[in-house]
Amino acid sequence: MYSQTRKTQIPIRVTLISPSLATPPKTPVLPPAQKPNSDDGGTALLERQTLRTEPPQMYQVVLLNDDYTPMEYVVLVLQEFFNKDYETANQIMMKIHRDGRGVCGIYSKDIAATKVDQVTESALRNGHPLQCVSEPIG
Ligand code: TYC
Repeated sequence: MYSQTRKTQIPIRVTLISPSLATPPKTPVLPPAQKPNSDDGGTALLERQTLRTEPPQMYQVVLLNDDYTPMEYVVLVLQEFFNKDYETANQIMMKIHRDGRGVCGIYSKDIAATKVDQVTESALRNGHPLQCVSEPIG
């Protein structure tokens, strides 16, 4: 899923591709220098290399409980900013109310930060002390 395959055509002279290069190495390496071949037309297809990249760090956006924010408002926030249906929003809100906190969604760093900003701005605008934070996971 997080891999790319790169095929490169480079005009160099080689005799043959080493069988040891037939299996892509975990760490990308350049093939060793090869001897020129008299009948390869001056070009050679280098072995495919699979480049593996780490998946991006993800962040969970968490709502915190407080004693003043109305339950109905938290349910609206979960529907509007976290795309939850009413039933799910209500369940998450009740979990936060019971446990003190609850995960609303998992996002890339930028999206998570935007969610926190949107919720915080909305809470302030509506006069509620609702707190929203993001935390790296994994
Ligand atoms: N505890 C709040 C109340 O009783 C409701 C609430 C739920 C507040 C979730 C914040 O993130 C929250 N009105």
